[in-house]
Amino acid sequence: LTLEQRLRRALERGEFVLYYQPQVDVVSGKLLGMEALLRWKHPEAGIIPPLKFIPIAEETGLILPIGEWVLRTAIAQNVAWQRKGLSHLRIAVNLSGRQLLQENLVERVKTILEEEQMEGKWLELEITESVAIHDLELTIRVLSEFKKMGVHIAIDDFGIGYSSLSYLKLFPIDTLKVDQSFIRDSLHNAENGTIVSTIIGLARDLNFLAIAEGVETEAQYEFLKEQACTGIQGYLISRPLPAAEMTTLLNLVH
Ligand code: G
Ligand code: G
Ligand code: MN
Ligand code: NA
Repeated sequence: LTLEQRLRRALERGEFVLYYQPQVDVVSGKLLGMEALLRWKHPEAGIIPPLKFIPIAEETGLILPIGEWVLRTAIAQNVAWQRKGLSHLRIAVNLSGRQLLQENLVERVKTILEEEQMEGKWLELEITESVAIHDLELTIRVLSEFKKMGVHIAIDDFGIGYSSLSYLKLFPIDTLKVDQSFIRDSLHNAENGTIVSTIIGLARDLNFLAIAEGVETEAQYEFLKEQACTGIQGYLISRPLPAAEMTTLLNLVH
């Protein structure tokens, strides 16, 4: 079987799972939200990370049904946590370029929110810079529709794409996610430290939240706190967790 055929079969057989990674407020230490991250739970190979199959899913268009499954599953899970009184958090879902170009994306998301009975304000959609600027007019139109629904927009992996900064004022953005490559040695590499503080300052001046990704050490946390970053996400707080483990964590902190 080709990888495409195997992906199709995986979707039919329910082999995809979502992991959830918490995001924490830098000042209060409280949960701010979480990001849903896709994995393929292969019966023989075990957990396969998205970088191994998302490129093929994008090329073949399978990312559309897979992406729809991701949205529905993440939203349904978040509603389940909210109904149990465990959390009222925003859940972030990654969107691929192919999804953004999809004719009826806004309608699909609206339908899923209605069917699962979640308000738009509890959803954040993450898109990368390169995806966002591919077709400026389309992106502005789609993101504005999401904005009307109360859905939040995050720019993912910020800083590594093609950063003409002018697009930042064209889109209704809520959050900049500082790419983990800058966080990794922000303390040992002066340039990276400067880039991190500049991105955080830019977010503040434009009234966006700043979330630092890939935070692994207390020293990085302290640095980000000094820079008045809004939130952090990374192994220091928690690895991405299967739903059951996230439920346990929510029970512990709520
Ligand atoms: O979880 P991990 O660090 O392995 O994710 C690697 C990459 O895969 C990240 O860039 C992330 O944005 C992407 N990714 C994870 N889940 C999804 C998803 O549901 N849809 C899309 N399009 N990308 C995802
Ligand atoms: O969507 P995005 O490209 O931001 O995906 C985030 C990816 O980073 C996920 O695959 C997640 O598993 C991974 N990740 C999350 N926290 C950390 C961390 O602290 N260190 C490293 N190396 N990777 C992380
Ligand atoms: Mn992401
Ligand atoms: Na990222």
